[in-house]
Amino acid sequence: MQKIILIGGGGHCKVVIDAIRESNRYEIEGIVDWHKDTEEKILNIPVIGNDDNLQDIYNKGIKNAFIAVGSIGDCILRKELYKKIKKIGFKVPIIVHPKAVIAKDVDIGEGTFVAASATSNPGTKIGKNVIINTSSSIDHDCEIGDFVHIAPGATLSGGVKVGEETHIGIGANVIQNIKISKKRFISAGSLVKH
Ligand code: JB3
Repeated sequence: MQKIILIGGGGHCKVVIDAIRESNRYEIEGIVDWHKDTEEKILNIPVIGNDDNLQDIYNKGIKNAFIAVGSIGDCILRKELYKKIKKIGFKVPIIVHPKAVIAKDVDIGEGTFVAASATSNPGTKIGKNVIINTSSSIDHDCEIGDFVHIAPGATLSGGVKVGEETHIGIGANVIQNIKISKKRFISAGSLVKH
């Protein structure tokens, strides 16, 4: 199994660790976090340094990295971290929990995370470094831009388009064919009809 490191060791990281373990594709070497010390472990995975150590980690032979910060409401941190690890040369895989239900033709971009019980129907395109969080539902022919976060339990009906860096809050509902522009914040529980 190839080794991978995770960037950010908070709440979202635990969900990512579980998905990686369940999918059995990577061995998690450690977590890189700005604010945790190297004594700490998250779900038994050690913190191995901070972002200043990324180049050394890469040089030592770990070529895969995954962004494990969710950063609710602010997709910019994930975008910055993505640029940083790509510049070093890390490969950023797609991680899909084996209990997500994703139609075969759904196109998923690099570095995207799909959590348990998320669903996506045919014809949908999902950009890079997106989070499709637990039990969210994306119907047919949607287009999800890069760095978007679809929070747990949000539902997008058919043909919805979501612009880059937009956050769709927990349990929000978006009716069919709505277009949401980039960098928007859709509050938890909203019903988006326009
Ligand atoms: O809603 C759900 C299901 N999950 C939430 C998720 C989407 O967002 C969850 O409840 C959390 O509130 C939130 O999780 P996240 O983004 O993991 O946040 P938090 O638990 O605050 O942890 C963020 C971690 O990232 C902290 O340990 C920070 O120190 C670390 N961090 C922040 N900025 C960073 C950086 N680590 C690195 N390496 N580099 C950074 O720039």
